Amino acid sequence: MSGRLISVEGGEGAGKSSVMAAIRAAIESRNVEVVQTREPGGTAVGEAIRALLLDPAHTIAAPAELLLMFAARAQLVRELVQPALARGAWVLSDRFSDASFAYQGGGRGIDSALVAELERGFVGIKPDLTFLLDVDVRQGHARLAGRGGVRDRIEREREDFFERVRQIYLQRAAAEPARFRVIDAGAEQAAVVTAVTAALDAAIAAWT
Ligand code: Z5A
Repeated sequence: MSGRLISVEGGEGAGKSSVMAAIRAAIESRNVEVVQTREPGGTAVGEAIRALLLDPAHTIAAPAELLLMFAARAQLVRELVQPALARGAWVLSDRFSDASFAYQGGGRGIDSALVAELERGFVGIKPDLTFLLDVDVRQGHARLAGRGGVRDRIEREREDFFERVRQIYLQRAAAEPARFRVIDAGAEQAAVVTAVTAALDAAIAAWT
C-alpha cells in the first residue's frame, strides 16, 4: 500500500490521546510502518515553536500565531511527512492544517482565504483521512479540568473562542465528507475508540 496521511482533530478535551493510540495499533496490526507526530511540533524546530506558542507568558498577535503554526507545519512536512510517505509509511498526526482554519480562522477571526493560501503555498498536501472528535465545549473543558495541570496559552481562551473553533471544524467536515469522519466524542471512551476503528477499517478497505 502507498503512504497515507491521517489526522485527528477536535476541540479541547476531545480525547485525541486514546484515539491516536487505537489508530496506531490498528494500522500496525496490518504490518504497515506508522510515523506518529503532532502539531504544532513533531520536529526539533517545530517543538521549539510549540513551546513558544503555548507559553502563557507570551502575548502573540493573531497573524504571528498563524505564521508560527505554518512555520512548524512547513518544517514537519519537509523533514518528516514527505519522506515517510515516500517510503510507504503511514503518518498519523495529532492535528494538521484543519486546526489552523479552526483556531486561527474561526477562533481568532483570520480570513480563511489567507489560511488556505498558506496551506497551498507551504504545505501542499492534505490528509487522506481526518477524524474530527466532536464534543460539547463545556464537556471538553470539564474533562481538562478533571485532568488538572497548568492551562497553556491557547487553553486559557474563553468559551466563545472554542465555540467558533467547533463550528469551523464542523463546517469543514460538512464541506469535505469524503475526507472527514465526524465522531461523537461526548460518548464514553470505549465507544469513541470503537467508532473510530470501525471508520478506519472501512476507509482502509476502500483504499485496498
Ligand atoms: N493549535 C492551533 O491553534 N492551530 C494549529 O494549527 C494547531 C494547533 C496545529 C496544542 O494542540 C494547541 O495548539 C491546541 C490547538 C492549537 N490548543 N488548544 N486548546 P494540542 O493538540 O497539543 O492540545 P490540546 O488540544 O489541548 O490537546 P489535549 O489537551 O491533549 O486534548 P486531548 O487530546 O483531547 O486530551 P486527552 O488527554 O486525550 O483527553 C483529555 C482528558 O479527557 C483526559 O483526562 C482523558 O482521560 C479524558 N477523556 C478523554 N476522552 C474521554 C471520554 N470519552 N470520556 C471521558 N473522559 C475522556
